[in-house]
Amino acid sequence: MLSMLGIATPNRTLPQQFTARTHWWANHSMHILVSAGLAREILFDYPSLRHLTEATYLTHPNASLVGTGEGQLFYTNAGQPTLYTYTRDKQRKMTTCKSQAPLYPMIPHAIEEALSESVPEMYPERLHESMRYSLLAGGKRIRPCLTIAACELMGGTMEIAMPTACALEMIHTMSLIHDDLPSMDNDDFRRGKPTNHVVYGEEMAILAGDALLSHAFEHIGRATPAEVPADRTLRVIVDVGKSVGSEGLVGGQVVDIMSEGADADEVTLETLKYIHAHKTGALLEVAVTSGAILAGAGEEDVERLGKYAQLIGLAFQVVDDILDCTQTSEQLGKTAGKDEAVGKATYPSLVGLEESRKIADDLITEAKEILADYDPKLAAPLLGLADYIKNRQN
Ligand code: GRG
Repeated sequence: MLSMLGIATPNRTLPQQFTARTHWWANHSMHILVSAGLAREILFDYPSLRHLTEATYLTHPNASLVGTGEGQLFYTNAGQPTLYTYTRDKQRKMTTCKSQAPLYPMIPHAIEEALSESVPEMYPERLHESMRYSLLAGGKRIRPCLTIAACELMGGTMEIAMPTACALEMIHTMSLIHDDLPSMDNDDFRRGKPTNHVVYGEEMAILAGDALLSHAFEHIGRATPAEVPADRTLRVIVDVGKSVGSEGLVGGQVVDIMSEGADADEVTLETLKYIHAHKTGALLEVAVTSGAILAGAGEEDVERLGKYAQLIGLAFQVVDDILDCTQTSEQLGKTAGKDEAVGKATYPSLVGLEESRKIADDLITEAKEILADYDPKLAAPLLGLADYIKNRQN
């Protein structure tokens, strides 16, 4: 089939279908996340794809490139999920998915599978159901992707990064569950679904969050493959702990809550930066540095990648502020316009929408420049994720 497409392929048997194994792969300026090895040859030799430089490509986990003579690829074009179908005669059909279409179908299958396995259905059933309800609700999985990408950049594998990648998604999910509680943001809509406490009640939502938080650390310690030296795993556990506690996520949330009641002119850009760097940036940073540490990266690389992560972390939250006042609740999968409704200081409220966009662009450009020291093919997933953070629509 590949030769029919005019594509040179190595002499080997083609599998019937993509496997769940995820490979990161890049070709020149294209940033590609594929769920099987074969797409590599197809994309590599498909000249018509070369103009698509800024997108992050993700293949559908169930896409089949053999048997039917057709290939299908999903990718996000400026955050817009799009499906391309490549036919025998090389014609390209394009279907743009509805803008509110979740990114869920394009998430690497391996991460979803590992997340599901990490929190099994067991006694007490209601608690585990509540944990799984939010964990498997289809978030964008940016943190696990960052961990795997950084680990692979530093010579490690997806397998050694996966337990930490899942743990960070557990922590992120628990922070969303608690953030949505009536005593915090009091939200009833998250990831396009009713929030955890709306479905399971407040007590269960608090406890499901608590259980996810403690399970995250257990999971890193228990599931990280034995080939990773124990001192690396221990360092990751320490770093993740710090990023979540009073010097990280919780610290940022507390300053955020305190700022809500303050007069508008009391909340400076410095305070806002603190909130963003801790509430959002800390977890994104530890996602990247943990991946590098697990792979055995040296201090210089860990520091450099940490700087990249701080920049994309701040950009992530600036974009979040922009999206909150420019998108609908349907598009976001959570309540839109919340910041203004509660009088929260945000980048758009402090510096305006246009300046906020410029700040986000500059941060992403700077972050990508930091990766210039690395082989562009190996750094492509992190470069692609930086673009994705800037261009995302939810
Ligand atoms: C962590 C112990 C502990 C307690 C939680 C409630 C709280 C303390 C912190 C709130 C943290 C919070 C809600 C930060 C916002 C982070 C953020 C930008 C979330 C949205 O992330 P996305 O867009 O979401 O990656 P998806 O749903 O795609 O995963």
